[in-house]
Amino acid sequence: MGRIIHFGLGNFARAHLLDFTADAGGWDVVAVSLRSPKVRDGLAVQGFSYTLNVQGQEIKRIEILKDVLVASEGFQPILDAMATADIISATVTEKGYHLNTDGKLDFQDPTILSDLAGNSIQTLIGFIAHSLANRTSPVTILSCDNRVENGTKLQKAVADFATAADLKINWENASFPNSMVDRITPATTDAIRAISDDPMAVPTEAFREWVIEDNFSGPCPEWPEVQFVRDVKPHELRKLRMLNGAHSLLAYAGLVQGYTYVHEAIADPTLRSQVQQLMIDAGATLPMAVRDQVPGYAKALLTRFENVALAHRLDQIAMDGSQKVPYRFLETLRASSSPTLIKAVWSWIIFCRTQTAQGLPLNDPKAKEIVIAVNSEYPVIALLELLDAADLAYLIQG
Ligand code: CS2
Repeated sequence: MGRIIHFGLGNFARAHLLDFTADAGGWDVVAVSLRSPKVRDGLAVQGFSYTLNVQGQEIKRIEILKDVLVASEGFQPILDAMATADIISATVTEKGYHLNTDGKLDFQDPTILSDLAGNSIQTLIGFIAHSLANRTSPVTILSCDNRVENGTKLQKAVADFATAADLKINWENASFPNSMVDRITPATTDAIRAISDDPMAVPTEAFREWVIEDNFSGPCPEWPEVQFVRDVKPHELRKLRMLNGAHSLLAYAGLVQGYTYVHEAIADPTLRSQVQQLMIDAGATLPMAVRDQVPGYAKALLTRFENVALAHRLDQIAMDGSQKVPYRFLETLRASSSPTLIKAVWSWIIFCRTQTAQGLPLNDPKAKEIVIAVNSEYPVIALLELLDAADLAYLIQG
């Protein structure tokens, strides 16, 4: 039986990695919750199994989760569990990597500094660095978060941490494949809990996609449908620029216009045509290897966004804009100078201004800096500076 230690047990992991792994058979999963014990407590009373409500198709019981360890309750059991795992995987969202806008480990980050000071480990990066420093057998470290070159960036962050902490890692033992993950997974509502008869149920769409760099150190589950490829980048860029880019445009522009759900925003004729144009412009920036997929992919995305039954909230997508806007809008804008991408960046700027003007909190690790930027003399430049993109001010301000 193979074992995965998975960091970050949000709905996405429970609808994606755990579902694929349950289908593969022959593997189990121990999860790590870096912050709150809430999900562990909810799952523990039901023996760590839960219902996956695959919208429109089936109710599935996922039974491969064996335990959930909570970092704030002690780091040693987590390091012990990591020592024998075949795969260490992560869905900790963009901010869980503690990277600067240049993609390097943020040595100003208080949790990274705390880990470096030798306190009880709190970060994914700290856990992986310490685990690899003691590792003598092969292990695959699999990032499953939305980031361009997620595995490569994770490896660099771990290497920077290890150097600063004076930990010696034998890199021969570990590989960090890049991967593209996709499955739209809303937050659980009371309605889903009631239909599924499970307080820990997870709603998700029927569609699921996973493309992984063929670079494993040690065994790998027989995940169905997964594509193993030499180069994931074209697939990552397709998904991040088209799906996530369109999502963020719908979220920022849609919320300001008073919509609540993705299916409402995509039914607005102006937003719909902006999303269609964003996909065309983003598609034109993609590597040739995936260009022929663009029209079919764009069409399929519109159908996925129209899914009323999914009830996917725009405010779920809008959070952490400072982490998402760079790879969802700015890279496409740099490669295309597209007027629609300029509008997309404005949608984020207007969203930040509207929330601040209404005294509403921003759900973003840089919330404080955003409010200061919005209230400054040159708010657009100040906001772009937060994203390390002041060079784009001339394009954005026209
Ligand atoms: C969404 C993603 O919340 C968000 O930012 O854009 O979670 C999106 O639903 C997934 O990446 C789909 O695979």
